[in-house]
Amino acid sequence: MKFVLATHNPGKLQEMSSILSSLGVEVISPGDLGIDIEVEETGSTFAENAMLKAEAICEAAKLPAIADDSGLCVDALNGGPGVYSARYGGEGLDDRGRTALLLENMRGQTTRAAHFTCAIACVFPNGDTLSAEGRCDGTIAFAPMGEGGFGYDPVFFVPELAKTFSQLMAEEKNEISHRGRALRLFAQQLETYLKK
Ligand code: ITT
Repeated sequence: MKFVLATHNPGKLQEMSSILSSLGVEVISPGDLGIDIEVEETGSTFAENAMLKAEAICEAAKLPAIADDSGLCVDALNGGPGVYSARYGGEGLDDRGRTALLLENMRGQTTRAAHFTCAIACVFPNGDTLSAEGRCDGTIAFAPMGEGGFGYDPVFFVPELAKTFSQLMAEEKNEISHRGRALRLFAQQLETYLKK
């Protein structure tokens, strides 16, 4: 069974494809099907937004679709940017601009705890759904470090490894990341679902 990955974000697409392929789940991107839909994220939770994206792509592709809604929740910013992580600072900013804004808003803050959350939703053409969530705890670094990954990776520091997400190899990040955890849980559910 082939699953369409309902994302426009190239960083996510790469991670989702690699994690799911390693778990034996066959995936294609919406681009492979000529589908380019922008889904409005009107939900108030990661789980709701993931479901909205998976539903829209499943409907368009007539194939099972998997979506990821994720974000960075910073304690000192009352859990922000959270579900607004992709839109932090407005539409004009890119990943680098959003990261700079985050560091600016954290200036002088000694409480730097943060976590990434990832909600995965899967919708099948018959209306069945599966969902899973994953979390990774860390802190906000004082300056960007590393070149890898995407989004807020250069400033997300993992104390146990003494490195930012950007300083990890892709496989190392996937092993501990919110996305890796959520997708592995999802794959377990999928296995049970497909046996029914
Ligand atoms: P799609 O909705 O098309 O999947 P998006 O980037 O808009 O792409 P989200 O609404 O889920 O996706 O926003 C998630 C944002 O959170 C993303 O743009 C990054 O800025 C950030 N983010 C999520 N996971 C991340 C990760 O593993 N590393 C760094 N930043 C991450």
